[in-house]
Amino acid sequence: MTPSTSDLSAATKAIADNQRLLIIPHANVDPDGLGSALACYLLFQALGKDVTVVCPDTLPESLRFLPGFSNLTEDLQEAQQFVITINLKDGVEVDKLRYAVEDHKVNIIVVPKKGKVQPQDISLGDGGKPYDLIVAVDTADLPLFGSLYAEHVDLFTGVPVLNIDHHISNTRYGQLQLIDPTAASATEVLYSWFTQNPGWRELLTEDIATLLLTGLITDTRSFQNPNTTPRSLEIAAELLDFGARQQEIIQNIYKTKPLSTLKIWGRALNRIQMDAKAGIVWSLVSRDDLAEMGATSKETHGILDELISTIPNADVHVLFTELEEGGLKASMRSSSAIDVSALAGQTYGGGGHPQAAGFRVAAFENFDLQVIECVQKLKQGMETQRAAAEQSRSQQQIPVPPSAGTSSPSKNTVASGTGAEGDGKKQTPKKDTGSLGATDVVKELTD
Ligand SMILES: [Mn+2]
Repeated sequence: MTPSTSDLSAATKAIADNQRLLIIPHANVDPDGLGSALACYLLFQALGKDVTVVCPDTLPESLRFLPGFSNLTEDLQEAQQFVITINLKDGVEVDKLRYAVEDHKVNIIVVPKKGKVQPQDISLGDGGKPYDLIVAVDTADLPLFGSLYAEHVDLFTGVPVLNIDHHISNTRYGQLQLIDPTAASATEVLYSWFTQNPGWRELLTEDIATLLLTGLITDTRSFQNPNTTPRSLEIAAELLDFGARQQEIIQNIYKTKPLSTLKIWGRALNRIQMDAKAGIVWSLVSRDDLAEMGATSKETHGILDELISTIPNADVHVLFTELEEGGLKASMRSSSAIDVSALAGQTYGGGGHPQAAGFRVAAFENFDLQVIECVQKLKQGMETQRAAAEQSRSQQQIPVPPSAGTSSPSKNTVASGTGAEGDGKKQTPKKDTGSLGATDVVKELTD
């Protein structure tokens, strides 16, 4: 599953062979995505490349402390350049160039100083693609680039893509891939790659080390998540040797929260509700709460993690946020006993990953009542999933007599669950557990 030596050398060669590089993390970027993008930016620039780094949709002001932040742009400047060429071979000299727009037409007026421009001297062609290579970081699928992808689909088909990621759900888009689902963060994948190349190793500055450590710290929630491996800890130690400024990261990520955020977290934690029998924990933040605390719905990021660490013994954790623009957003996390992606899809047409998903409800009269209705539906869906799982297990275990009854095997291990932050290893390995940086998956999905 980890990138092979040939994957690594193909990626290195792609950087060596291409000059104009475009680096992009996912929309609604998190510290791992942005840390990865900026680390690439600084290293490739040190290698003498022309590097553009774009942060799709919104620049997260809270990450302004990251080295290289001021080099970020929010959108591509020019997706396409169309070039009109005038051949000056026959001694023609151009004095002036003007253009006039009329009737949905652009007239380009060429005034020669010497000689005469003939129609046959003019050739048309698109100026080629503005980039030689796209380096995509921390992004499991192309649509997660948000409007950057939606508005420039042709760019992604015309320019080769190097896809660097650690999500097990990565769709393996792009011509080149460095995907390591055992890595705790995308920056961990980058670290292994960067340090493999002796010439690059020397270019790892304190700034680059700080960026790489930022992704590792945040995607493991300070090494608390089960995706933290001995390798992650080793890399963290090596990054400190490279001069990574750990205190600066901790100070900016964990100790700098606006008062409005703390207040809204407090409100949500106060409102925690639980149905222990059904195995579901939820909380809600209304539009009135947001207005009262002077907070935005974006600041509810992170509350879900708090819910999970507050009450870990549930199969499903949900945070309902009433949105400023109307409607509600539900963000869900689950233990491996429940597939919340399927649950979101079946109940409200949402989606995501098996252990991290979300849905929206566009319109309702009363937020509180709507939340009750949602919880009700989710509980029914959970029951259906459990019954189906139970049935397929008993069929697998007792293959011969269909009338032998259900011997409800291993009910406890599954139904009690361990919470998404728990030790997933006790349970049957399922598609999407364990190595995920669950925090960043939720961020990708639910905004
Ligand atoms: Mn990540």
